[in-house]
Amino acid sequence: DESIQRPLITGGAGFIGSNFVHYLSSQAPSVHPVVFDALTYAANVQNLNGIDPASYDFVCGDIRDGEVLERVVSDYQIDAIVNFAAESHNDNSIVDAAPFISTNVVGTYTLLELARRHNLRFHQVSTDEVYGDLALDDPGRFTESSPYRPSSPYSASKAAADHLVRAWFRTYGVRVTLSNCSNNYGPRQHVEKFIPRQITNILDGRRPRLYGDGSAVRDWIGVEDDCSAIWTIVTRGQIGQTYLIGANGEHSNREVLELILQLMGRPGDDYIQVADRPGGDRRYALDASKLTQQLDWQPKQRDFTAGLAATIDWYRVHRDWWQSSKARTEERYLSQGH
Ligand code: NAD
Ligand code: TDX
Repeated sequence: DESIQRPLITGGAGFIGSNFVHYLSSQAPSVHPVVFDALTYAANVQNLNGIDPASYDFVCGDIRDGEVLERVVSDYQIDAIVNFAAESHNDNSIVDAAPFISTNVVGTYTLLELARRHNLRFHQVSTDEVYGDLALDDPGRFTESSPYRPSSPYSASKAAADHLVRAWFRTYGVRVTLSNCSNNYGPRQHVEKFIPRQITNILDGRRPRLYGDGSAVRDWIGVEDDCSAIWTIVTRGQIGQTYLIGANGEHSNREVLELILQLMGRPGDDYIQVADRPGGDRRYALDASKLTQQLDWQPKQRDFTAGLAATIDWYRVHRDWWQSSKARTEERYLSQGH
């Protein structure tokens, strides 16, 4: 086991990163995370509310800024980096790939150099999308040895970053691990993403928007389970190794939408079909048996309907959290035909 006391949590004011900081504060209270986030449109300063302010630090900064990072590492005596920071939305990457290349590739490179200079443990938070997609009728699932075949500018930028991480391990001996996770859902996810977009559409009296015929399949995992898996890998994973994180949660988009409508008391067909995503991936499915067998990790949230119901409640109660980004997000979608 690696003893980590002061991890730098980049992207810790975003969806998964902030859930990870909440997770640490309850499950590993002796750890003092330093959240480092540029506070882009995707972040929300309220995301860390409810955590004892004495138990963590927050620095507003950009992972492409090596000088600021140097200062943070010495000021806070950082001993590890867990890199959540990224541009994360496929649709945005199709409109303008530039920030994706810059943050996801150059930003990861900048952090790897920092880790190399200071001999820091480094964990890269990546995605199953680097493996491309599967046909709807393909019985197979992604494994750690599946070939890299990213489809979108977003997933290509994440794939590039993964390659850099492995090169810094092999060439310089940086103590890295990687995790590639399936689609997360839960509290604090930006309203641009599929599930929160539909929930908040319904709460706003708008009809949900389904891309194409809704047959695309995603492999869903509750965000807390992703966080427990990441912490397991950071503390007990083997250096140089990649672990897939998933919870056997395959559902078609149409199924998910119908379930949301039903849970919110709406007719199951009360949605609009809109333009599909250009080049959109058909199906993601992954085999997490390396993680479950070698590191003895298991997901806790196995009931997808219950998880969705809890997520709906969260958005119902936290209208203040999402209201201001909702209008902006929908305006942007309108201009994309989505
Ligand atoms: P998010 O968009 O909600 O959060 C990203 C955070 O990174 C934001 O707080 C943003 O301000 C910050 N950030 C962006 N650019 C930055 C920069 N240049 N410097 C510093 N901070 C910057 O994303 P998320 O859904 O929480 O995803 C987190 C990570 O997990 C990403 O690396 C993503 O690729 C990966 N991932 C996400 C999912 C998913 O389903 N959401 C699945 C697998 C992997
Ligand atoms: O309004 C919508 N209607 C719709 O049908 C939106 C926003 C999406 N969709 C479809 C497109 C996808 O098939 O839903 C599916 C999920 O879309 P997203 O929420 O945009 O997620 P996805 O593209 O699968 O990527 C997510 O999982 C992998 C995260 O955003 C990535 O950061 C992560 O790497």
